[in-house]
Amino acid sequence: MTFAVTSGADARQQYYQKIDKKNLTPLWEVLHGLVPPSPRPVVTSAIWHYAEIRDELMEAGRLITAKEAERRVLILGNPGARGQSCITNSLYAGLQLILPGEVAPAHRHSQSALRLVLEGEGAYTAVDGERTTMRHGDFIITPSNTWHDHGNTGDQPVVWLDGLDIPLVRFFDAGFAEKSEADSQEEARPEGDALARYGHNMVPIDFAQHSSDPTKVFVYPFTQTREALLGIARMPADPHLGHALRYVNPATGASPMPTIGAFARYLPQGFETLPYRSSDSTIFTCLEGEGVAEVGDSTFPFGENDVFVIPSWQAYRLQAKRNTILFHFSDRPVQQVLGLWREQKMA
Ligand code: 1HN
Repeated sequence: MTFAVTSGADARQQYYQKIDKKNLTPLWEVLHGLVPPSPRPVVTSAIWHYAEIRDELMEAGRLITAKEAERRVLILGNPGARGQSCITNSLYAGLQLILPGEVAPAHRHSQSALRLVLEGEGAYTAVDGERTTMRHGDFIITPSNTWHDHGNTGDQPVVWLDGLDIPLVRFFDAGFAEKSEADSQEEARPEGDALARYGHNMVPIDFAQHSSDPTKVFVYPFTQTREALLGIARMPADPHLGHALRYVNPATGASPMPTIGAFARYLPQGFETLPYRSSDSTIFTCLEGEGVAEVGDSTFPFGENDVFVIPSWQAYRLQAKRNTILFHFSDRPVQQVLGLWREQKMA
């Protein structure tokens, strides 16, 4: 036998209202939105031109001290997700300014952070008792729950890009944070100790690391990144990526931090990538050179220190107008351990 279906929109609407009081909703009204055939990111592609925002950042320097702000940062808010303090669904980005003589006091939190130094010299970041001097293009990490503070002992404003996994940690409701009593950490080891011990293709003789631990190396100096990129550029480039390298925990080959992957690329002058897309929404920064990013209907000319974001599964092409070095970061390592990550190299 067959069962009769009472058709008619009214009957259904009445039914939906009735069951709503019991916190019930019909899957069939939302199914296709829940499981789309391919990603439908709410975040959009966007670019922040450093020359257009530098003045705003310096103005913040006249309005509030680093100590009062705790961190003097302008958040790069994705225009598709206004007010949500995120640049992609899973990641946060901001530009941080520290002026000569200032200190950004020590704290720690579950959220992992990366820094990419954009302007100025003379500032340092201290991570679990070791300082590192920040120089243009240096990639510095403060893994989950490591104590960190910043200071500027030089005579210039120093600016860097912060990237954190704040939305990801919020998604899991897994965030904890605490402040240190002292603004600046006691020095436990001299500057350069971690790089000497772990950053020269060697590790201490009795060192053993669990695969999930973050790297002991917490600074990836730009001089080394640049040398590596130019070194591989003597061989042909990948047509979709250019000359591309991934930052690793040198002891394991895994991403420096489990939640954020970081990458560097060299595109020689005139190089144009073929269209490419991947399921990790990606934040790019231009460290040297200039070029154009084409994504969907948008064309973003970019130069030094500009930051742009490409949402998940949107095809893009990059053109280098001069010899260009790009840094980028995303949640790729998370997607990879979960078996979710995809890429497509297009013709
Ligand atoms: C943080 O700890 C830093 O240590 C920067 O420099 C930005 C944004 C939200 C939460 C913590 C830093 C941050 C942050």
